[in-house]
Amino acid sequence: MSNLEALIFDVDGTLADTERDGHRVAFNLAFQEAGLDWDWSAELYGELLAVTGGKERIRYYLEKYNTEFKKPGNFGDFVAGLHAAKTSFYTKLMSEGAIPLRPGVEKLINEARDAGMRLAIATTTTPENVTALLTYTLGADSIDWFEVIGAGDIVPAKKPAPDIYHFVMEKMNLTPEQCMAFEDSYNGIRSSVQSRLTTIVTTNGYTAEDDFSGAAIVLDQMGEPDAPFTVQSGDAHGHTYVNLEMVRHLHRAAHG
Ligand code: XBP
Ligand code: MG
Repeated sequence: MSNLEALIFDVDGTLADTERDGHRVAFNLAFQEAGLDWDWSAELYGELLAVTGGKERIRYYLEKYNTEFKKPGNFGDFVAGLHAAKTSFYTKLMSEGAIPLRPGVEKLINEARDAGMRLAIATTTTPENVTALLTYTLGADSIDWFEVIGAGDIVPAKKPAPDIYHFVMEKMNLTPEQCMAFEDSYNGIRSSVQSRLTTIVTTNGYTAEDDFSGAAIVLDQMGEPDAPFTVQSGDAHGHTYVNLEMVRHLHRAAHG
């Protein structure tokens, strides 16, 4: 049996509900600024989430939903430029406090820190976005609470590939048996499960119907003492919100 040493968090959808009112809005602002008439509705964006990574998502949109668009010769630069503008709109939105952390996230992080648990992040989003979200929710110091922040293009293959989790565990010199992952989406759990990580899933509006095969438990949120989670599948062992005791319980159940 391995001891639980670290918690590894996904960001978008897990720490905060950033997609619909954060990333999507920032993409649309970048399109507008560039003089493009593209407008990603909340519904269309749900379909575009099939592909992780903002640059990859723009390409996917043009391949599947806007095939009429005449791509400029320097297409790679064009996409990168649009995406850089999107990142700057996104970080500005965060600085205005547009998106709070999801219920129970801050409580669990604080409890884990007090217990000396090691913390890390494994996300496909751009590093600046992680810094902005943490800074404007938990405070600038919180960036240092995470021993490794694995983000964006640091690995060539984004989720659902397992690469980002491998990267984080290698940097921390930990095995999957020593960690617990937190995810919210199909692409996320494919990535963590392929990395052999036990995974707690908290769903959101975009991911509630996703296939979460391989999850240790699927919840609608982490929950708080006065606002319990709803279990969508799995055994919460009598807990009503995610705390370290519950995380350890699920870890033991998975690893014996
Ligand atoms: C979610 C993603 C990201 C964001 C957009 O990442 O797929 O691509 O939607 O961010 P995760 P960028 O759930 O792994 O945190 O535009 O910076 O890629
Ligand atoms: Mg996610």
